[in-house]
Amino acid sequence: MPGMSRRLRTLIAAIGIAAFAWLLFAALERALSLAQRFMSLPEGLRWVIGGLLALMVVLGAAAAVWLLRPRKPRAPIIAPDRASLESRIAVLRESDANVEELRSELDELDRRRLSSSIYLAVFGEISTGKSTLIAALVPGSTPASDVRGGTTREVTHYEGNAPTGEHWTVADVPGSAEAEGNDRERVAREEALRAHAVLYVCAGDLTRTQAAELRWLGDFGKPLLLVVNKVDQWTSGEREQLIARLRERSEGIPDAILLVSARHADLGSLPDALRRLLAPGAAALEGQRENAVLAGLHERTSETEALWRAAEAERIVHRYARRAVVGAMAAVAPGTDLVIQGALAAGLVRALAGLYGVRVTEVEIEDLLRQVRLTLRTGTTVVLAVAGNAMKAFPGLGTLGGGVLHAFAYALIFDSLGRALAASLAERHALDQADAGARLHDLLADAGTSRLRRLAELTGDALRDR
Ligand SMILES: Nc1nc2c(ncn2[C@@H]2O[C@H](COP(=O)(O)OP(=O)(O)OP(=O)(O)O)[C@@H](O)[C@H]2O)c(=O)[nH]1
Ligand SMILES: [Mg+2]
Repeated sequence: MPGMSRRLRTLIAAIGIAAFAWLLFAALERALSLAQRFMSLPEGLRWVIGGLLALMVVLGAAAAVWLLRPRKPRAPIIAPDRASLESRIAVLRESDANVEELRSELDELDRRRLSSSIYLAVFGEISTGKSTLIAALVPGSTPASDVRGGTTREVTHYEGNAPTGEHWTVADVPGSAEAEGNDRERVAREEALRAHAVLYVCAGDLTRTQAAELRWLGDFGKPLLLVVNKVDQWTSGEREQLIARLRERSEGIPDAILLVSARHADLGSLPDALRRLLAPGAAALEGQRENAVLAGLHERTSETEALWRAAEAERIVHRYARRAVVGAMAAVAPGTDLVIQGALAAGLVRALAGLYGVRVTEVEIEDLLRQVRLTLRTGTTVVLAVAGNAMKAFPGLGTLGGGVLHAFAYALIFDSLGRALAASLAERHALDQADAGARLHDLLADAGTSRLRRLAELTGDALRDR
């Protein structure tokens, strides 16, 4: 019965409170008697015991601070699962987008898992001595090194035995931060993601871009050693200063910081650090390697999707602008063009929203088009002036007869509306009237020469094929 249980609970609570009060009282009494005995001790002993107590408090506080200290800033990016990635890639392939690279990345992921080798990537800015380091690290390998930056142009793998005794494959990659080396840098980054662990090589203090690169690797949760090469250039005092500085700058991201002189095959404690880093073995490190590759693939797939959508948006806008040109010429009575074009404009909005996966209601479309008409009413003179200038600039249009000015104006309007909307949808993932309106305003006012030439061609083609 609920009444009984409430009474029972009250009783238990009362007993609990009484017990607690009794305990408190007993503790207080004990403390007082201890204090009394303490005070009755000889003064020397009092000091000794007092000192010991203070020391215990200090040690306890230090332990608490140590336990509660901020840990490594490592909350690795969690990749979407493989199945969802595969289905996105399949959709892209059906749409004729180029997905070869994405597919082969997945194949490489599997190939490496099955090879059960440990993969290590040696990564860092140009000329930091990555290739020289590999020559010292993998007996029998002869990677080319040179004072000229950008010596390593592609990824090369060297096989051997890791300090753990396991088989390993060490990747020499192009250096990052090379002028004009964006593609090579991308290749290097992809290889770094494919590795179980990464050596990040620098040759002195970290620059801002190097620190950012290190953080990027850390975000993927890569087991990571920061290897400072060319230490033969510094005195031991300078080395200590450098280490202290790097400890601070690298924000706890690397698992260890090591000084080496690759050219003199002086690897210091790098082999030991590698042994510790790779101790879990290929199979145990595979999970986070896969996570990093999938996270990288997710980004690349999103880029391909964005590119494909932008191209598709362009095709849609072109198609509707062409129809608007034809619609303008088909107007049989004053105002009928607005009806025809209104339906076309609604179709354009629907097609673009569908492409970007944004759900829109008929009311939202109507609202948007009402606002577009308002923008056009105040901008008509601008649009007509632009169209008039285009007619002069592309005299071929004049030969197409009357009404061309009107038709060209519609081409410009639809092209601007489509572009404004596509850009807004891509960025906001929603139908944002104010944003789309502002973009439309800008596009109507500023139609560059190449855009005008393209629209003049479109108008001419549409009218000739009519
Ligand atoms: N002083 C000194 N120079 C070194 C050391 N290691 C490499 N170097 C020199 O640094 C230069 C660049 O070495 P690489 O091994 O080609 O450097 P990398 O990082 O592979 O360069 P890229 O492939 O161009 O990105 C060469 O002239 C090396 O001789 C070292 O320990 N000490
Ligand atoms: Mg190199």
